[in-house]
Amino acid sequence: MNEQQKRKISTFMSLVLRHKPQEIGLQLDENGWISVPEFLDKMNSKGNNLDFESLEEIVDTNDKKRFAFNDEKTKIRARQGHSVTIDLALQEIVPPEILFHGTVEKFISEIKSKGLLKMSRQHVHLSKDKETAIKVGSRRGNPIILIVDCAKMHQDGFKFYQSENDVWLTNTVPSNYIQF
Ligand code: HQG
Repeated sequence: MNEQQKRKISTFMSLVLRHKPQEIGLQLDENGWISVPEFLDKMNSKGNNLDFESLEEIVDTNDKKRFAFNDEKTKIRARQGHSVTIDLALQEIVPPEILFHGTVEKFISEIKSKGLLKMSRQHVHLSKDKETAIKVGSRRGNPIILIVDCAKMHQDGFKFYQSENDVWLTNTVPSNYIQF
């Protein structure tokens, strides 16, 4: 499988494991898992031509480690980024002093008035370094980087979580904690 094929399948996997499992008739369990044989079956019924070895390669080499197997490799899920309601069973954790959020100019006035909202996902996504936030923002255009005062938020009782692939998650960031 070449890089382009891998990227195409991994993008489709993000779609079905995070947002639209029904697209290929999948039903994720309450923690977002789906059995690997069923997943392969349904992916292949949509012409993806995927066997277990190729799936393993995609999971292992994914640039953001977006997917995870369970220990026995009988189940697979996306590590974060879902819009479907599932419980990732994330543990609350003390955040670093600051985290970054990459966005674009057209959202700034809304963010100034309402703060950072989850929009269609289950959490607001924050990055631990500026470089990552620049990449996130660049998906939508010229990136604008916001700095979030997590120390203060944590002190004020806001909860933070860290996904296994190092994305920081929280429920909302009121604008008074954001440096524009
Ligand atoms: C913006 C990718 C208006 C927010 C990335 C963002 C990330 C508001 C967009 C992950 C707003 C939501 C998530 C408000 C927030 N008014 N706009 N009040 N609050 N926004 O895609 O953080 O490659 O849901 O700034 O790398 O861009 O998919 O979130 O621009 O880690 O693994 O609304 O997705 O990872 O967009 O990206 P998203 P995001 P993957």
